[in-house]
Amino acid sequence: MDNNALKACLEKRLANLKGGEKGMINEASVATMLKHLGISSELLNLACEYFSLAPKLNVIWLHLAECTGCSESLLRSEKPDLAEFIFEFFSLNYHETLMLANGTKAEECLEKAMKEEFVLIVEGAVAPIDTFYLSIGAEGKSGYELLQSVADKAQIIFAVGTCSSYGGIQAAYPNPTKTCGISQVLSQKVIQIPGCPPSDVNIVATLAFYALFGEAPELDDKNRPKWSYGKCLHDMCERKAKFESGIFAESFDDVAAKNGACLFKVGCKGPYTYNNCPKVKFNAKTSWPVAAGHGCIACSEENFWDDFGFYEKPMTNAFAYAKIKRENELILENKNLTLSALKDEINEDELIFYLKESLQILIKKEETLELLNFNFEANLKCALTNLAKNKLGLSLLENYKKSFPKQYAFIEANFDENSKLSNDIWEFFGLSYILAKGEFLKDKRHFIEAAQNYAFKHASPYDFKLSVKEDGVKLDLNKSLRMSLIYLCGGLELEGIAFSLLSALAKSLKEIQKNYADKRLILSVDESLNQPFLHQILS
Ligand code: FSX
Ligand code: SF4
Ligand code: F3S
Repeated sequence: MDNNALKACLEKRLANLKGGEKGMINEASVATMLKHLGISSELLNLACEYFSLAPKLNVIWLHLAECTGCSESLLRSEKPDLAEFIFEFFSLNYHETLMLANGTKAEECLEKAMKEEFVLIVEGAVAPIDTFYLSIGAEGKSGYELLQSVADKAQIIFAVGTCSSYGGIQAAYPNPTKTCGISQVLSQKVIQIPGCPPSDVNIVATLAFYALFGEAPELDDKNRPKWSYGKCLHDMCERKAKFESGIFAESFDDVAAKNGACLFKVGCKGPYTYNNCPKVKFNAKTSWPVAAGHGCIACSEENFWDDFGFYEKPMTNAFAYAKIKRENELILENKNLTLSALKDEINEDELIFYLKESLQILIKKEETLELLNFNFEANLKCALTNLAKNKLGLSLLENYKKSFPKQYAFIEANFDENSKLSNDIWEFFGLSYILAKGEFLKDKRHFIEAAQNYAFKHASPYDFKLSVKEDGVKLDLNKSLRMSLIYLCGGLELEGIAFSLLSALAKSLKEIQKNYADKRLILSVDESLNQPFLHQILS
């Protein structure tokens, strides 16, 4: 909903309210929540009026398998503060760690609270198989049983925290209690607010949206509110310029760390994490992990405890908990023909990724062909000179030279000053191979094998610039070579670089493929590269 639609919705809901006594509402708190939600301040008066007139939303907050960090986070909410939250904006009718009642009295409270309409918030994971792993309350009900019975009557369900969204720490390998996120056992839709813990702002403002408009804010494909989880936190980080300049802390107490260096090399997982921590921070906006000097551990991402390796190390194979098993399930057809033969033979229902001496996408469309044309600077020495034309790039190159003298000497000795443009994607991959290894990529298979041997599930982001227009598609790789230098300086190895580059290519190709959903995907690669892993990553 845009601001006009939100306004219309609020006006309608206000008109439906029966006139009653006006409650006290702190305007500054409403303004803060609207700001976080990205809602125009023009709606402030309406929103305040609605909160002051509407009956408060009843909230039942359940605790399952967790550490109560989510509740701790809520306690530190500032606008609204906890007292406002529970007395003025919402009515917190059941919360085991905050309420006075215990034992049978607590159970009576829950029964009473369930007699009215209510919103359910669940903190913590559920053990649906061996349910005895969590028993709660005077009657020793299992968490699973409790969840089911309360969820059945709830008007909407929010999973607050990574435990309740995805299972969390107790679901870490080998997950002896077989715990999981609540959406895996409930048939109802669950709005997820992950984070271990999530910020108070993400909890409170999401609830406020529901209270005002009667529905959840816009969600992503994991049912997370887009306003809070829609962007990569690395892109909002105050240390990002240091990352781009290749300035990394080597240890938590070194001079670079004190001067605000990027924490990637000491394990920051910011580039893999979608959350708004740098913006909203924690403890009433006091700080957030990276500002406090420790890297992000991706605490709001699914399986963060298993998938991102050691907390204080970069994602190189030595620091993975277990090597990922890459299944080769889907094998595409390989038409190993010359480009001109393919152009003649292509069928109406085919879309061909041609990955040989040039990168092409072949689509027959009323006798015309759409080609993916691009070129990049393939003389590595010239490419590095181009990169060093701005301040960050210059610093990055200097740091690369310092960290990789052997590789740099190889580049100096083997490239001249003459620019050479290429559109061969393998040559582009070969440049990163040289940056990592200080030698030429003699066999393309070595690159694919390195990618296949990467022990982590997640690729490091590469910013390939792709534009899909009616007259064709363009892929600009020129700016992305710098990512290889950054990741190398930040402690990644060839394996991570190769996997991430192939993933970035796959992502771009898939973006193009979306426009041709009715066509069959076919590869065209040399027989030596016709390997299951390449099919797998591209398909
Ligand atoms: Fe703890 Fe909440 Fe982590 Fe889990 O936060 S902070 S273990 S997400 O459920 O209490
Ligand atoms: Fe910030 Fe971490 Fe990204 Fe470095 S890697 S810029 S510390 S989020
Ligand atoms: Fe968690 Fe990373 Fe934010 S560790 S709190 S998602 S900075």
